[in-house]
Amino acid sequence: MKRKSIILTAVLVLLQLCSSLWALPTTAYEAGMAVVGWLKGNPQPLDTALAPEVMRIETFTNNYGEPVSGNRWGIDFVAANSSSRPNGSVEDFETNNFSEFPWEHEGDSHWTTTTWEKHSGNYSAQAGTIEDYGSTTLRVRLDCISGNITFYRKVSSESISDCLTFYIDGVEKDTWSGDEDWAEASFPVAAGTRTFEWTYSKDYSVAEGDDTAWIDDIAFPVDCSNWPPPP
Ligand SMILES: [Ca+2]
Ligand SMILES: [Ca+2]
Repeated sequence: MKRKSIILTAVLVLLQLCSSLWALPTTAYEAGMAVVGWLKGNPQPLDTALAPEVMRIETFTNNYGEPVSGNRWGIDFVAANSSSRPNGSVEDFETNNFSEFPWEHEGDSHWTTTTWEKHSGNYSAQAGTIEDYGSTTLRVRLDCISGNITFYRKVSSESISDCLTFYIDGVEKDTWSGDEDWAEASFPVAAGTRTFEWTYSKDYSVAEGDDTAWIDDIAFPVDCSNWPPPP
């Protein structure tokens, strides 16, 4: 959203100016106090970085909790240890659910979030439990810019027969089976509305390993400046 971008820019610049006088705020509360106080005194463009402990601005309300439009008071920050989205394009499953992107489930069971295996943080997404001949699909449809989709996957399954397969717009891009530890996968994406699909499927018999697959840290080629997309 444009308003967010403008305010974020102002805040970033502000904090750089302030940094020569006092340390960068390291909590959401400190950052909010610093920025609000400064903006009331002397609003102007600034240029700096937030302390790593402060991740981003979250909401825009005035001192009465009303939505802000046109003024810059009451800016809130999100602390870096928040479970909120670190940026508009990454799904890390740290919400411990599928609410951050418009995920859909299909097949014989739903994918789940799990702490059992993860590439980073505390959670990843794990294929649902399925029987022989079964399949479970996790799918998301997003408006993309030209770029790459990058994610991490791990598989523990019957080699060749029980597989994790990744599709873009229904076209298979790669498939993994057997014992595959966490590794990055990356595929080019053309601009436009794209459907990304991860399917774990089993053949007629035999299960090996943990009989499942995991994905984590998916970077989608979406335009973060327009996030979240209009309803
Ligand atoms: Ca994660
Ligand atoms: Ca099998």
